[in-house]
Amino acid sequence: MKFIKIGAALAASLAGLCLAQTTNTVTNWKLATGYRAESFHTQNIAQFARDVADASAGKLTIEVFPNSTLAKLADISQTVRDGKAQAGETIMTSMVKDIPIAGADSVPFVVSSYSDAQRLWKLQRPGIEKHFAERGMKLLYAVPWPPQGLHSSKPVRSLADFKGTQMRTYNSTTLRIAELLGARPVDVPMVDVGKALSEGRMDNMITSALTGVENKVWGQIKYYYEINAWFPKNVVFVSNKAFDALKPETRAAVLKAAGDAETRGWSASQALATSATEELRANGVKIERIPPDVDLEIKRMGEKFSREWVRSVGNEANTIFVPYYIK
Ligand code: PCA
Repeated sequence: MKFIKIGAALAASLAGLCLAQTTNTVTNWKLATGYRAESFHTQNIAQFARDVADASAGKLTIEVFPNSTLAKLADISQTVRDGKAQAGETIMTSMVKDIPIAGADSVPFVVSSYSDAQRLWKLQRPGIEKHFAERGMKLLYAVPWPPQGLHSSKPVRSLADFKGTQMRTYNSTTLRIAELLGARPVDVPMVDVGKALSEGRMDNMITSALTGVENKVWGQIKYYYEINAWFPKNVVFVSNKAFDALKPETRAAVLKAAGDAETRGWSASQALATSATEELRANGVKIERIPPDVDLEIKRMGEKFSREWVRSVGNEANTIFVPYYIK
């Protein structure tokens, strides 16, 4: 009897020990994003989370909260800084007020291919990492959206066609372009584009063909122009507090999975750039060339934007653009 009692006590304390060890060693991160679960960015994050879980043998799990369920797109970095989520994803330009060089990838007509976009990212990354570190965050990886084109309900024959139209915006670049065109800016989150179109709240927008496809814009959008205006990136990051709390081998697993996610994401983006334009076409959207004089005017507007941007950001803008143009 006595033996059984001791045995039971031992078993109970052993079980307690195991439990304590499991709870101590398994870490759970919440990762907030403002984009849909089906979006290629979010799918890539889901794969990243699976890779981390596998490589850490389940010691670190990452739960993804898509569609602004944990925080709105523009609030995600603050949410991570406040510790309400350990990790997050947002579009880099959502941080330009706080980190001006986060806008470098949304300056129009600087980058016109994925290899240019890679080059720009290499130059932009060290500064972004430094600013993130100053705010207690660690950059994990960045992946671009496919190139930004012009979607319109009416054919574009001159820039005057934009006057008074309702132009959807999603960042400071699209807002400034709408202003320069004399259009009325309408701020619509990516996930609400389909709704805003069907409610007659927007006539045109600059965004990727993919965003057009994901929102099934063809009911209202009849024309798409591949102007390759810029390649904006989404960034995935974690709080330093959460990252530093991991064991060194788990940290290494996170960084390895992040590197893989970056490579995988860039390839997926590039493949989607082509297939999404084809899907717009298959759904009746006319893929047209912008008239040459309009193209020239748009490029001039881009130059104006660049000058304004470099002036407002100051020397840090030069540390990116000077080597970018010198090659
Ligand atoms: N889609 C996102 C950002 C850039 C893009 O291609 C959007 O339209 O909000």
